[in-house]
Amino acid sequence: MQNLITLRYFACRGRAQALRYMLIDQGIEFVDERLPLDPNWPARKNDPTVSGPFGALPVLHWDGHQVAETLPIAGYLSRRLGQYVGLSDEEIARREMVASSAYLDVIRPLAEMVWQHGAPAGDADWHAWLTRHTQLVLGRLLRFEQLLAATSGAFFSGASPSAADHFVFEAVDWCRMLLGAPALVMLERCPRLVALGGAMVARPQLRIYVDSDQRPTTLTGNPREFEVRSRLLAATS
Ligand SMILES: N[C@@H](CCC(=O)N[C@@H](CS)C(=O)NCC(=O)O)C(=O)O
Repeated sequence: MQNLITLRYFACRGRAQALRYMLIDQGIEFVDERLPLDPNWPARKNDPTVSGPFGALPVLHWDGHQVAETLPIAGYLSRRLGQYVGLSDEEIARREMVASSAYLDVIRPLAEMVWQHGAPAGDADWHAWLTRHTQLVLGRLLRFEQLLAATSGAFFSGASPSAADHFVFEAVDWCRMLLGAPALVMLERCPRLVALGGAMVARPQLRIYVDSDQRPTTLTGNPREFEVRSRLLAATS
């Protein structure tokens, strides 16, 4: 019997996109429920059947089970999708640490950069702040490259991707979209990460998805995102 799966998030890529990739990549049918950030949100936030025990998204429903929090959802999906079968505790930890770093050290600070514009407009220290944070975030890509060099196969998990790969794939995309030139310079030093991205979009289900218009066009729910993105790209180029 087909599982009943819903992944609920807002209508942007945000914290949920790597989770969407995990399900799509394996051809899993699911409801990709996208809530608007509108005046109805406070009521939904206070409804644990919608926004889970913490009043925040993403939330996953798998048959009768509900899981909240991005990284635990990724771990749950990894187990449900059989990605950990036959792996040692250490091999699992290695994949989870990569997914965690891509999410917490790259995607999340970049999302905060979009929400907060980095710093108040006109702040004299803004460029220095941006340079420092750009270096910190992009430094992570180099670490991923080094870890990837120590594995055989195109992915952190060998011949086929797991959560680590979907999160790194998404993290690299955020760097390209928000940090422009410095991200491209860093990626010249990361041929394995670039190849991972190529191998990811060559996966049949992901190919169809990224070529379609199903992927959200915005990274965050910030209504001023495109203006902020232009500002970030101009400042970092
Ligand atoms: N620790 C959670 C944080 C979840 C979170 O803060 N989600 C945001 C959306 S990006 C949210 O639901 N914000 C609305 C609110 O808190 O009212 C995770 O990593 O998933």
